[in-house]
Amino acid sequence: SDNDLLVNFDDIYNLTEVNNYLKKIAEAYPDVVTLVNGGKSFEGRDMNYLKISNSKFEDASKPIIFIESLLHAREWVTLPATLYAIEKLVVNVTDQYLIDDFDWIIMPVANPDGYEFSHDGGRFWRKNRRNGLLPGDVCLGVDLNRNFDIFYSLGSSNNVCSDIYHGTSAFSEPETQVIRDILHSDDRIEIFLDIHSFGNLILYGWGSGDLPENAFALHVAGIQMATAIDEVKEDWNLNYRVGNSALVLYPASGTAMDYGLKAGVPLSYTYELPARRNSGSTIFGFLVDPDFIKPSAVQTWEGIKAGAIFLRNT
Ligand code: ING
Ligand code: ZN
Repeated sequence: SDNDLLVNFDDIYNLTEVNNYLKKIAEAYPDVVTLVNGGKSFEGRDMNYLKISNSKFEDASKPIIFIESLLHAREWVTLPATLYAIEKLVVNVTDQYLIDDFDWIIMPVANPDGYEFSHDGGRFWRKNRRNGLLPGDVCLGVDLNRNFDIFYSLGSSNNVCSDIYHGTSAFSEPETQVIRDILHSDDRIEIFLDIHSFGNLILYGWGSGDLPENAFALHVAGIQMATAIDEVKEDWNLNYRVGNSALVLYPASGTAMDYGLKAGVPLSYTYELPARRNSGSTIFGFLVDPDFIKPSAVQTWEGIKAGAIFLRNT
């Protein structure tokens, strides 16, 4: 039952709690879980992620599903969603095929410096914490979701003070380099989910508005994921919408999602999880109502599972 879970979903873990949890689960389940330190963030924090497999990543027939959250520091509700996925694959397995038929890479905190800052006075911070870009650091930070090597001259900024500042060059940031290297590490990665909040959306490329060759598959799998989530949503949740990110939301250059597709991952998406109740469209949508932590994690898991089932059936 859910009583077996190692994570408590009453509040949202800070960075130290996440890292302690990743270490603990890797030690408790050494046959299936490997804790990997993929490198250091700008400020020198570990970029930790888990590899989860019951065949040591050695079964070439298994697709890999790669999920990552908190690329944007203030989007706290995305963290319990990835921790819940880990729990359901390792601690409280109710769908054995998910671990028999797939390997998993899960990185709960893709922007550790920003996340730490968000817990320490900068609650609504989005970017990483690169400094030294302007005299006196009047503005700092790079939007990690504009720093990947896929540029259209749309939907990012060359102004350091902007929340969508793309950085001095593609992959200028150590955090995006770590994600890039994972995406290129294995051609078995078939699904990549970059989890954000908020907006109840499942988005796919390209960020320019052009449609990729496999747009039909992206759309069908996206609809299946959205439908699975909507089936377990709370009454007050909005339905998910699915579509090309530029058409549904706005154009964007340099996103993780687009780079996933460019790196050869066919089913590459941005999830936008729901906001708390009555948040409207303000920054307060990033605040997390405690009694929504567990439901949002459970809902997101249904979407992830539907993606896996789509892969298995095609
Ligand atoms: N939203 C995403 C952002 O980076 C996005 C939305 C992703 C748009 C990918 C286009 C492509 O702006 C949030 N909440 O960060
Ligand atoms: Zn975001």
